[in-house]
Amino acid sequence: MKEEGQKQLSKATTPEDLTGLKKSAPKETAAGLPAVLSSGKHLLKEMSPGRAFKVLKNLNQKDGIDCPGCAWPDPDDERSTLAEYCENGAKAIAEEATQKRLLPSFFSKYSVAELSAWSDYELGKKGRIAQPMFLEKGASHYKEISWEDAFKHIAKRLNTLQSPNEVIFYTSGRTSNEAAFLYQLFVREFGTNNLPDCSNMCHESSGVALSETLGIGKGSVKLQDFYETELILIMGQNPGTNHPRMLAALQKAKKAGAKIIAINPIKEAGLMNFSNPQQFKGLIGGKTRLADLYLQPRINGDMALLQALVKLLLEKEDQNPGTVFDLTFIEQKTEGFQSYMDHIRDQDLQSLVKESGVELDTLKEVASLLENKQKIIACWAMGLTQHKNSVNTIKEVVNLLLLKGSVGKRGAGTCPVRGHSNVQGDRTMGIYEKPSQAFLDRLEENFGFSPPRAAGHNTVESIQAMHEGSARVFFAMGGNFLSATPDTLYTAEALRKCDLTVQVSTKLNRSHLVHGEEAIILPCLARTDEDVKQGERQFVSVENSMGVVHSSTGKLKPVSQKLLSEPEIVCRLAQSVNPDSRIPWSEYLIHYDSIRDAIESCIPGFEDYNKRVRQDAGFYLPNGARDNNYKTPDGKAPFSISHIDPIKLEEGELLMMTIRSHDQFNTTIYGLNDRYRGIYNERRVVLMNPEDIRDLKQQEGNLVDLFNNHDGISRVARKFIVVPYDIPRKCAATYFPEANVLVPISSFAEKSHTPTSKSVVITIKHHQADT
Ligand SMILES: Nc1nc2c(c(=O)[nH]1)N[C@H]1C(S)=C(S)[C@@H](COP(=O)(O)OP(=O)(O)OC[C@H]3O[C@@H](n4cnc5c(=O)[nH]c(N)nc54)[C@H](O)[C@@H]3O)O[C@H]1N2
Ligand SMILES: Nc1nc2c(c(=O)[nH]1)N[C@H]1C(S)=C(S)[C@@H](COP(=O)(O)OP(=O)(O)OC[C@H]3O[C@@H](n4cnc5c(=O)[nH]c(N)nc54)[C@H](O)[C@@H]3O)O[C@H]1N2
Ligand code: SF4
Ligand SMILES: [Mo]
Repeated sequence: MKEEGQKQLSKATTPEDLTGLKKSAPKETAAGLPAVLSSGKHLLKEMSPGRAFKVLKNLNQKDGIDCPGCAWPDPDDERSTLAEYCENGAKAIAEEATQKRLLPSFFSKYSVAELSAWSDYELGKKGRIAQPMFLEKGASHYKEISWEDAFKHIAKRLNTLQSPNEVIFYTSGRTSNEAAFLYQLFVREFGTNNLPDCSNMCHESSGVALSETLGIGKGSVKLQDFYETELILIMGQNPGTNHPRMLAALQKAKKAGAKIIAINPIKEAGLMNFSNPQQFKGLIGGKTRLADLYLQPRINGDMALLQALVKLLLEKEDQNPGTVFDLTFIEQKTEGFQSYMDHIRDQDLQSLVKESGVELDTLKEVASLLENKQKIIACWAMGLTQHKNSVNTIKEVVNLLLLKGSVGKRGAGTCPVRGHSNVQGDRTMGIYEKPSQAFLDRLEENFGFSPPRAAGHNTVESIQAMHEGSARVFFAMGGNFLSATPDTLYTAEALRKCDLTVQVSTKLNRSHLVHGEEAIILPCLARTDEDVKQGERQFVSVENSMGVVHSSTGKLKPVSQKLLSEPEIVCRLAQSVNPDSRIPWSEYLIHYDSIRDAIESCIPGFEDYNKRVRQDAGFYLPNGARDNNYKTPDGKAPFSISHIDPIKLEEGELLMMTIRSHDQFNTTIYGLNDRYRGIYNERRVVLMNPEDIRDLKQQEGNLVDLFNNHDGISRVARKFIVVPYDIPRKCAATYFPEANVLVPISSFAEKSHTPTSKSVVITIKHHQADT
């Protein structure tokens, strides 16, 4: 019986219907005219031409709407008045600013069970949630609830728990600075640091590695550095899809003479060539070659690859001392150089090369390119952060930059390219399960309550706490927790054990359908929506991937009168939960300047916030690594020593990475195509090396089931189509979130706790119904 229940839950969490694969050869150039056509197609399906024009005209302009897509920065100086956005920015807008909406009649027509059978794509396409909804205990359908009753209900549940630590308060990365600051303030006044966020699954490894080496968990470069650099390393990132306007920066860098080295197990079109759709030449097919060298390491071969490179550089340095490494910088700004060199000398080059999966000759070419360069930028994203050894791999990237004196000077530095448009700002605002004591002291001084001092749960720990019953209420400020987190079935069980699950959301997603005993949806205004308080239009602010804080003003008429802004939701909830609170929630409700004043009094770097955020393109936050002023215990950047511990694969096993297609934003599925990779109309595919397909006695087009057996638990993802692809031996790729069922909850990065979504050990068998 339990097995039957498990099967049903499994079907509800990840529907397995196939949509009909079509294929073409993978592309070698990104953007161009197809990108422009695709933007238009997505927008006009969702809204009137007038609305589309209005939103695009304002997108990423200085007094306009910050794109709700990724965190890539806008130019500091002049911006194109025609189009300061990309294809995927337009898709994000189409998704958010759609005029379709979900009224109470929709929810009374379809039961939660019926909706669960729909794909994520189908769910997202139905429109914006238009009013608060409540799913009573045992009910089959959501029904409308008033805001007042919703807040009262949540307050009652929160106030009858034994401990504030029985609640998990999750945040996704779209939430504005203002909403995030108020949210963490409310949560800490309530009494817990259980503030996990999407960053835990994203760039947490970068944050840990960079804090421990350069004293700040953020990248150090500005956009301008791209135009002054000599060499850009791009590791584990697919900017053509996930940060498309980065390609324009790369193009400009190339024109200024920079070299680019791409390091990625698969050949991504956006790293090879770029046709700039903002330029006439790009529209008619003119293209810029991007990567000068393209390395295809094995999945998680990066640390070995980097150490091999350092070893090759060391050989050159030994031949001509002082010509390859920046010895002055090393002497003045770093520590542990000699031990690091000893460690590298001890490594066997042949085994490093073997582990990396890249030919020695290619590595020698890279070393020759690096040898004479003094201004290097290293960019990376999820391909480096979502492995067991991610923190150490990123420290190895830092080692390389330190050797070359490529930190803290123009044209050089670290560039972890952030995902969600305000994920960096949310962390600056205190959305963190391990806040610093200094930050808590400032909350205490300014607001007169004693914030909890013990660390709270991160994302993985939160799931485990709900699963074992020590957390009983789940509250999400945005996001799609069920689908974004690892081990989908385990997480589903965890959410189902809760007394109450609450989601502040814009669109319907699976986290509304796999719920606690009771569930509430609080629909909020989105970035593009106009937000008026007492007759005055409000703006919010965000921080991009390069530490620029700037404003974003919604300009579109909301699709429903019953939507509240995220700051208002927090204030009203806080008032319901604690009517005696001394925090001036009612002031924050009226004008967001008062929230910014509160932020200014608690967080360094926000001096004159209200004034500076209104200036031009906003302002840069202080960044010690950028200024060569490391906030480490002794002011120096340590070299880090890491040992290679390769993931061992048994016969028949493959190492799988879960990646994004071109038509999705995380768990939001814009469409079923992955144009650059030549995969159309299907997401349930597994990309494999043709020789592995043969060795495993499979064939192109076969329907297979994928298994993972970590910690003795058997996980299965059914019905995937075998697609031969140019990927290293023993490596495979599937799309996130369909394959999240296979990512073990107990497998996460050391120190950062980021689930190992890019190194999942799998086996493959012919599909069997209900295996
Ligand atoms: N359109 C769109 N934009 C997005 C998103 C989206 O879903 N859609 N998501 C946003 C978010 S939250 C984030 S975090 C970013 C994500 O941006 P990315 O990190 O670019 O996204 P991923 O598709 O997860 O994969 C990254 C790349 O890592 C490579 N890779 C995987 N494993 C390894 C490895 O072991 N070594 C190396 N060297 N490479 C590896 C993959 O081949 C892939 O090209 O994008 C943001 N922007
Ligand atoms: N296997 C695997 N898993 C992964 C990853 C991977 O590469 N592989 N990547 C991880 C990464 S990098 C990330 S960042 C996480 C993402 O995890 P999340 O941030 O939790 O997921 P999203 O899909 O971005 O959330 C989408 C939902 O957010 C809501 N939303 C959209 N806009 C707004 C808004 O303005 N306000 C509010 N309140 N809600 C809004 C909508 O309801 C939408 O359905 O997933 C992680 N999971
Ligand atoms: S690069 Fe990112 S932030 Fe810029 S327009 Fe595209 S999706 Fe939006
Ligand atoms: Mo992310």
